[in-house]
Amino acid sequence: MKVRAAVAYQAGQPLVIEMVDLEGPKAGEVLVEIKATGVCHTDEFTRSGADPEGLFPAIFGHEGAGVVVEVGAGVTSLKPGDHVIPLYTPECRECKTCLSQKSNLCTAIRNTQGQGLMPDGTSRFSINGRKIHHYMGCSTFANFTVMPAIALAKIRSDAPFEKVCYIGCGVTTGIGAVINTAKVEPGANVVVFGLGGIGLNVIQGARIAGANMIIGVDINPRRVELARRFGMTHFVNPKDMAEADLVPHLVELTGGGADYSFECVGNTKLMRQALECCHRGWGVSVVVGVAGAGQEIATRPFQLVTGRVWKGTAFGGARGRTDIPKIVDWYMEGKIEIDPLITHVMPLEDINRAIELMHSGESIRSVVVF
Ligand code: NAD
Ligand code: AHE
Ligand code: ZN
Repeated sequence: MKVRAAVAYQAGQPLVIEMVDLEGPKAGEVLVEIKATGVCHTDEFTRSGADPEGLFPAIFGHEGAGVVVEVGAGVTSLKPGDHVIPLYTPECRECKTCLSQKSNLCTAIRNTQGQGLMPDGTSRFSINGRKIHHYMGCSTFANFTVMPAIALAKIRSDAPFEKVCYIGCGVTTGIGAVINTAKVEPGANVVVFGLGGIGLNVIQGARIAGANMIIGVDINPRRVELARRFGMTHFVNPKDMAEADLVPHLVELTGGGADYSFECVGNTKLMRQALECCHRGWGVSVVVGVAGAGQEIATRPFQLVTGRVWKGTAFGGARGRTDIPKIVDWYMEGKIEIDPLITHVMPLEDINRAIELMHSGESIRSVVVF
């Protein structure tokens, strides 16, 4: 079938809206009509060329919501008409990692997904006979996509697509980093670096977890109002001080160091500061941000010897098919807020504007509706 998609032909170039060919679902696969998709910083990270795994041409997008149109042979978990959220971290419930219950990093389709391909090693997207890569196994910047059934979470049918698409990455990553990865406890002091689409959800998660101080760190003061509404108690702008003074300032503010810190920018200098502002003996720092190709993190080993812990999280440690329907329920029951974070809504034709709004710091999340 012909579908409408934003195609990334080359790193650093704007996305191009095209009619592309999409093959139907093979065994174990599902054809999904995408109704809405968020634009996450990771899409832009790959478009820009900073992602060492970036492949072109490709159809990006991994924060979608839609409806099952057709299922391939052997698919029993889903049927046409089901509402779904695509999962860039699938949940096969059979691989060593899924069975371990120690991590959400299901390995069932990781190799082919990293090559921009479906599990059988081929792509369903093409244009004029030229292959187009899938992206993070999702490719939600298209009005239809094909996904493995293990990478789709079935959700309730009364949830609005243009809001719950954000649960496909940003909401779950931020809240999950707090609840699943860090396991923040009531009364903890938390520092969040980066108050964008992910960091504000970390703040929301910290508030739900009952944190005491929630300190936001960002160079964009326009983030303050919304961050406070989501639970931030203190704001620190690194531009107000010398770089070397930021960590001592945060340590002083928290009365000895953060119990938990989160890096939600993708900047390796901030990752170091996030670790080093943690409390001696027990502070845990979680890397959420994705750093560019070839970058490395550094600290004095003494920071770890003296009890600080450096961790990372992908998709907030969430097991998608199990956890995503619950997070959608939380939204529908008013336990979490999403609407104020979706600052811009646009048609697919304007998707390059979403990237501009991200860079200018005007948007938190832009959502494309089909
Ligand atoms: P975003 O662009 O919405 O937000 C980034 C924020 O960082 C902005 O508010 C910006 O002002 C702030 N910032 C930039 N430079 C800064 C600095 N030097 N000091 C302090 N603040 C600074 O991005 P996002 O969608 O929230 O994504 C954040 C990061 O998380 C990205 O690297 C993205 O790739 C990554 N991410 C990771 C996962 C995961 O599973 N680990 C999931 C989603 C996104
Ligand atoms: N390809 C990048 C890594 C990108 C990355 O870390 N992706 C996160 C999700 S970001 C969502 O916005 C992730 O889940 N990674 C786990 C995995 O298996 O890819 C690079 O630097 O190579
Ligand atoms: Zn994302």
